[in-house]
Amino acid sequence: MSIREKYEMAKKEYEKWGIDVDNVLEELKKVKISIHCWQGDDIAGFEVNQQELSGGIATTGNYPGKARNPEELRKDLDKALSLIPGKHKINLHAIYAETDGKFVDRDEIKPEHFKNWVSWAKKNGLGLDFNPTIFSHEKAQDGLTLSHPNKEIRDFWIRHCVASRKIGEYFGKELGQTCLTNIWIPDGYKDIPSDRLGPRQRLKESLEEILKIKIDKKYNLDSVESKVFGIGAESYTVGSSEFYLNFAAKNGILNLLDTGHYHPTEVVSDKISSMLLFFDKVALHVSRPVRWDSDHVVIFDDELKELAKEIVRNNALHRVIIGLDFFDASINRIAAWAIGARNMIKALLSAMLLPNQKLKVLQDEENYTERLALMEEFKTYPMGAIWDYYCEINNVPVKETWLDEVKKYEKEELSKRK
Ligand code: RNT
Ligand code: ZN
Repeated sequence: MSIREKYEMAKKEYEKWGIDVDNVLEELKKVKISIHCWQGDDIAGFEVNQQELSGGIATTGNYPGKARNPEELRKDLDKALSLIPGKHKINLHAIYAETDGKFVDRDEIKPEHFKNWVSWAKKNGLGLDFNPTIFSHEKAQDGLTLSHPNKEIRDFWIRHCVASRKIGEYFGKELGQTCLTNIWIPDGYKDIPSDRLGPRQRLKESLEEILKIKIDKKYNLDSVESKVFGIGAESYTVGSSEFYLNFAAKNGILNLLDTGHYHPTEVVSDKISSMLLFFDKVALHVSRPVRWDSDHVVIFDDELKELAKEIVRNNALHRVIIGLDFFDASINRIAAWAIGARNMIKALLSAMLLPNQKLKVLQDEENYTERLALMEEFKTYPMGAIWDYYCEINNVPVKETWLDEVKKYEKEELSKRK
């Protein structure tokens, strides 16, 4: 039986519940995932004076073949994108600037340092998102940046963030797709602080300064990303959830939720609905924490599916900016992108293939028996056949055949990188 025939059969089962599968696939195609470039080179970047990764985050593993320069990274992204159905965005960090072998410090980066990324994105019909890089730098060595007690250090990072927002604006203008510029800082303390307010006060003032320059929201949106702790900042994180949630609400910017930045039994899926009631847009970093914010490759697990359900059944596909944030250096990096991104899209599809309206009615009728029964039965509905067909009509490999492409690429390209 062909993929198409299997699809037609599976479709009938969903149609019984009033789910228009062809329409679902059209809607799914419109969803853009922001694919993070940093999986391809273990967040190394291309700075002339490349620094060791800092900020309490870590990549582990030394799988061969990581991208060593912008050309390789774009080539690897081209390969990964050819395995992921749909048209997406690429998320860059400031350390991916191309400065022609000249040292340009972070507070001096300009749109021109990203012109190659822009022309590549244009050629491929991609959007770009951006992040100031506020770690892996001598001025972040003590783990303090925008909240630093030293004003000179704060000012340096303020200039870097302003420069970054201008790059975001440039991406938006050039590509005709709004860029999201996300601020994450590592600031915190290893041990119990004697002053919790001071650093937060300084961070608040730094952020206000950064946002003073007005940028058209058509081109660039700003977000802030909180965290609960990092390596070396176990006792206190300046940019906590409450801090940024309040800051974002009061300043009309986005609050970004990273799925690895909360306590172990706290889930981002349960936060989406509350966010949607008070914010026009919400941004996500979909990651997979294993015991800590380990940034494992995203798998098709219950929490990913629950997250997707909350976006889909609240009609929020246009309000939630879905970005990925994982980095695994112990497996083939192209495969990591393909697995994580395909899973995110697959989770959205699985959420779109549920009788969501019916399930809501059952809840309001307090018919919890049927609600649970239906939710369980749908877990084994033939979603795989729909997914395979979606891959086929989008000209990307069906099922695990994408692995052959990765193996071939590894042999012909990655294995030659020494
Ligand atoms: C760190 C944050 C942050 C980074 C990237 C590289 O814990 O999740 O988003 O992972 O910016
Ligand atoms: Zn993140």
